[in-house]
Amino acid sequence: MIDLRSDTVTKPAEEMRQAMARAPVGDDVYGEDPTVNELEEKAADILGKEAALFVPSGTMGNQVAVLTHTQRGDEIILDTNCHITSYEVGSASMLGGVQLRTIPGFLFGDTVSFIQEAYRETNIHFPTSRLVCLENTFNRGGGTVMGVEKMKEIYQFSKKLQLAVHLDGARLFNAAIASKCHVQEYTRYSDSVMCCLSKGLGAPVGSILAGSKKFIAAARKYRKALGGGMRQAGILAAAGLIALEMVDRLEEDHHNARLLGEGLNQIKGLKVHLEQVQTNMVFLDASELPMGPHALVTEMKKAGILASVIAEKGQIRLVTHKDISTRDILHSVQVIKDIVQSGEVS
Ligand code: TLP
Repeated sequence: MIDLRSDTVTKPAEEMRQAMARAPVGDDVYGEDPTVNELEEKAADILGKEAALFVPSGTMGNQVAVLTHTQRGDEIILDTNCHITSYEVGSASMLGGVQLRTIPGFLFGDTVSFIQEAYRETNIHFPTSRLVCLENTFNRGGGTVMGVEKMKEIYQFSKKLQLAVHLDGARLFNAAIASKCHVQEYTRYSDSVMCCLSKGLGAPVGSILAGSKKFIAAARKYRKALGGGMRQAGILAAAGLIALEMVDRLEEDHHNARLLGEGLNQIKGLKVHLEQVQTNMVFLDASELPMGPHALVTEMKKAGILASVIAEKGQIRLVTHKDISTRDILHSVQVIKDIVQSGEVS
């Protein structure tokens, strides 16, 4: 199978499995797992933050951040299409009791003006505007990158309004590689950042939440409250340590995504907005195709290629990652072309 559904499907390489097997461990809830401690220190260092926390998933990292930054009844300003709004089961309201001020086009548009409009003055009737959440790369935005200058403007403006800024950087290393800058260029413009180790970096499990020492100390309690105190988690952290060495390999995924996007865009009936293929995602518009996106994905599966349908957009998402070669990409383009063309004939 050529699995292009997500970069979450990557399997740990042999070297990673060996490191996991050998990892020194202890009880992390007591702060005694040496491998987790090493990972947290190393991640904080790379991300340019005072401290970091190892969490089981990106979703938990984002939700621990929301819980730590806010109080019940507070309001968060964020994009209608961001992961926290779209794919985290409503947990910001379920667990944190916060109100989401979702803004269509928030991340693509003039974000500073949107914040200005959404911000609530002090008034007995209003919720307290507390937090801005950004996402870089922006998943439902096609894996697009927000530039450093824009993040800087957003951060500086948010600080004037005393709003905290959390960055969902599940794929922040992809953003940094695509913009040819160090990841700290981005993280300096957020109060907290979540990065996933389990996507293009290839770890089987795990994400990092980073911020100030005070923030991470509070976050550690929320992680425990959510059941994320993982005891001998060094076995997982060992994979994370290797994942952090894998950042440069993301370039290859970006190259493959470009190749895939360009190949698919040449197939009659399919459309790829190539300007949005900036990292490891390709969003394929199959809405004009007579067979439609669902049937195309079903036929692709029969031919050994997996992809996801973003139903409400009539799009198909294909994500490149370490277990996909350039050969797989060329093969996939040919197979999809054959399916589309045979669909035209029948
Ligand atoms: N995204 C997954 C799905 O949940 C949609 C994917 O296949 O892309 N932030 C962003 C921007 C993400 O894309 C994801 C995962 C997360 C957070 C959550 O990470 P996990 O899956 O570790 O909870």
